[in-house]
Amino acid sequence: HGLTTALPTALERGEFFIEYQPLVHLGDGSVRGAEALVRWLHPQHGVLGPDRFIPLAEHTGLIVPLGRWVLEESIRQARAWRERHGTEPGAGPLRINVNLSPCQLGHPRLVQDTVEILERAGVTPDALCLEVTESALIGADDDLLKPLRRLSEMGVDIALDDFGTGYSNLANLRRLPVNVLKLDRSFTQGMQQFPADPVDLKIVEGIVSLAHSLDLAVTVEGVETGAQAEQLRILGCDTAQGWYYARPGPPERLHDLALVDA
Ligand code: G
Ligand code: G
Ligand code: MN
Ligand code: NA
Repeated sequence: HGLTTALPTALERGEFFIEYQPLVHLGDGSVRGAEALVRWLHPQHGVLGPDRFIPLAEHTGLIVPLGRWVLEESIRQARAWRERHGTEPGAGPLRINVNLSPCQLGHPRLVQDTVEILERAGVTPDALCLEVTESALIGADDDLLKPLRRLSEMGVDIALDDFGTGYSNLANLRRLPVNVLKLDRSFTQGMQQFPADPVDLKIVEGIVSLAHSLDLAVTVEGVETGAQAEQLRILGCDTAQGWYYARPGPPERLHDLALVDA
């Protein structure tokens, strides 16, 4: 339909833009980073979320240049934040989280492109966290994991997104080059009541304990209330993201948030 024909030229026409959602340290409430979430300002349909066009972009191959653009644009934003706030933990957003599609993961230039983008922007690899979904890594062979491992060795963080929704067994985590677990929203939803369901508490407690024993940091998504944030903090989660802190928005909003919290 219409989106299919308009998508290939949307990138050249500059119709994509990025919203950022802060990642907040549960211990001290400071803004530590932000996830980059791409949107398409379609000339007829208005703002379209990624669910409307990412699958199409993956199917047509546009996801590779689009993903490169998202990476370049958000790394530039990370540099701007670092220039503004410095690089002390807690001083402001230091790191940008960028979602990676399975097609990008398998692309032969992933490592080279990423290194070049970081170098062009003049930021160190620790400014970047790449988010890969659990399902993209299920059954991944060594060839697919090698580029991620190289990036990880360079200092790029690798996060396992939507953790807990797939079928990966926990032991499988050991062989994946990831250092951050992003607990799926469904776990956060289980923390809505205070106190939360004891079984939900046990499950999250177990995941956090396993993650920490494997040296993985735990980020929780979909935090909408203070009660959720508090319970997840007590359970030992490290970082949180959700409407309770901020909805995805323009990059300027992160300046204000970081300054309020600093
Ligand atoms: O904010 P929300 O509706 O914006 O995002 C929905 C999903 O779209 C996210 O969970 C994320 O997985 C995906 N997404 C957002 N931005 C990007 C992107 O730049 N690249 C890829 N591959 N996926 C993205
Ligand atoms: O990559 P991922 O699918 O995890 O992207 C995050 C998605 O979750 C985006 O679509 C974003 O808009 C959405 N989101 C972010 N915070 C919240 C929240 O607190 N509650 C809900 N329901 N969705 C959220
Ligand atoms: Mn994500
Ligand atoms: Na997610």
